[in-house]
Order: sequence, then structure tokens, then C-alpha cells
Amino acid sequence: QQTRAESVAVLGAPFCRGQKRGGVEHGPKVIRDAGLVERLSSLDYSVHDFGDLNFPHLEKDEPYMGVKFPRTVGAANKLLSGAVSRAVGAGHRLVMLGGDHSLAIGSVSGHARQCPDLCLIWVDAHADVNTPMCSPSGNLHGQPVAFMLKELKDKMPEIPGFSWTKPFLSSRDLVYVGLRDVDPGEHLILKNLGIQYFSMRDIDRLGIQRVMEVALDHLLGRKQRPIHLSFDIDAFDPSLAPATGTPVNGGLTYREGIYITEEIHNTGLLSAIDMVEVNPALGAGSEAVEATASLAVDVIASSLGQTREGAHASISVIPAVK
Ligand code: 4U7
Ligand code: MN
Ligand code: MN
Ligand code: MN
Repeated sequence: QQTRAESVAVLGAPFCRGQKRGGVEHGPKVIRDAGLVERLSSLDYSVHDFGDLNFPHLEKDEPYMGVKFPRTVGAANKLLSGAVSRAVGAGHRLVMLGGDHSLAIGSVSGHARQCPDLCLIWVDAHADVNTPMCSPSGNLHGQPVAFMLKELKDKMPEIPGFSWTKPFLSSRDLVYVGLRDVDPGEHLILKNLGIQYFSMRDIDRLGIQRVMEVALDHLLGRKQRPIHLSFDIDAFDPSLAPATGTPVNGGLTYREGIYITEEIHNTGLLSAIDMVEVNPALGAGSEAVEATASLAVDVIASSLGQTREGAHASISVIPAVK
């Protein structure tokens, strides 16, 4: 029996204050219940499930410049950032289970503390790059990328709860895939900063194969470096991922989604994954929730090397007739 020397840390982040719909804090539970740890073990990883983080509850947390629950979201991300940094520092590949997408602030920053040259692939219907001034909602799950980008430093006010973090990512080290609901301020930021993005229209025009070729060449063409994949389940079409808070029609097919993660795996550079916005309180019933959670597991397994063509790492001889 051949085993991968590699280990995967699973970290649950039951958190919902980056948006307004309850239930997304139960994402880690339904993704685990869909068999995540067993699937990763069957890929020959040694899986270390670190359980769920225990986020502090703050009694009073008034909006600041329209931003909702700033101190609660800031404190949760500070805790997450430390936990991610420790797990990556200990040599694990990291899988963070959300929770809403505001958690990417902690996850990517913690990863970047260990791997300062990382690049970021953001698979999402949304760009999540609103600054507090251009956010239409005030919800922090629509703003995490704005906290990361060095080029937006001057456009970001000081938000209570976030003094622990500083922008650490250059706009050329980020690629989006799956966009189809981008706010006006976000579109201006994408254009002004020259961020590489592939909307659903681009996928229609180019095909997912060409999109991934260009995306990975953009990030890795000059030099190989660790990849952080931040995967919002609402990137998929709502027919496939109904249990999520901000569904948008016309999303990724199952095959496009899995092709994205297969190509990321094939780089050999994937270092951390966020799987966010699975909300078991939404969707038409338990079947819809289970389908969404099972899709999340498929995405993670495929990112970590599960293939559609099969693999034979664990056998080296075609069994003889007995
Ligand atoms: B998600 C939105 F206005 N852009 O900022 C906003 F449309 O993490 C939605 O991608 C954000 O699910 C969606 O509130 C955040 C809105
Ligand atoms: Mn989204
Ligand atoms: Mn998102
Ligand atoms: Mn969402």
C-alpha cells in the first residue's frame, strides 16, 4: 500500500455575521456529514480534523460607516487567521469550512503569513471586493477582497475590529472565475486595478479549458507559488447548489466546476481551500441541502486529487485469477 506523505487539516468556521441570513454557521456540520473526512482519507491523505473554532460573541456591535457587525466579523477573522497560520505552518494542506465568505479575510491572511508569495483564485458569482463606501448592503461577506488588496489601501477606512490586519495581496496575484453579479463600484475596481477575471460570459465564449489555461498562466507563468482557492458554492448554478444565501442564475455546471478544481490540483501547488456559503437553512428541503453539501465535498475532493478518469495509486498489479 502506497500512501501520500501529505496531510490535510480540516478547520470548521461556524460563522454567519458577514451577512444577514441565519444558518450558514451550520455549513461545517453538513459538509462533514456529507462525508468529507472519509473522502479525503480515501485519497490517501492523513486527515487532521481540528473541529470547529469557537468564535467570541460580542454584546454590542453597532454598524460603522454602514458596515454591519464589524467588531464581531473582525474578531472572528483574527481568531481564524491565527488558526490557519498555525495549521499551514505545521505543514498541513488546509481546508476551511465556512461559514460566510467574510471568513476569507482570516483564512487568506493566515495563509499569507506563512506563504507571503501566495496567489488567490476566487471562484464565485460575486467579486466580493466592495469597499465599505461602495457596498450596497453593508454586509462584510461582499467585501473580503477589499481588505486584502494593497492597491485599495487608500480607499479603505479603518473599521473597528480589523486593526490586526493589513493589506497583503497585489491585484495581479488574484484571478476570479464565475462572476455574474458584480456591483458598479466593484466593476470599477476590477477595471481600474486591471484584475484578471473570467465572468460566466467569458466561460461561454472561451470554454472552461481555455479560461483555466489563461488563469493559471497569469498566476504561475512567471513563477510557481502556493495557491489559495476561495470557493463560494454560489459560483455553481442554483439548480446544483440551492442551499446558499445569494444564489444567481446562470452559474457553473457541475463539469465546469470540477474541471476548475482538477486543473488547480494538477498544478501541484494548491495549499489552502475555503469552502463557504453553504447554508442548510435555505433550499427547498433536506434533499436540496444534501445535494449542496455533497457538491461542496466533490469540489474539495477534486481540488485535492480525486479524478474522474480514475487512479491506481493503491494497486500496482492487475489482480490475477484466483
Ligand atoms: B458572497 C453583494 F450587493 N455584492 O456586496 C453585496 F449584491 O460571499 C452581494 O459572494 C455579496 O456570497 C455576496 O452585498 C457575497 C450584493
Ligand atoms: Mn457569492
Ligand atoms: Mn463570495
Ligand atoms: Mn453568497
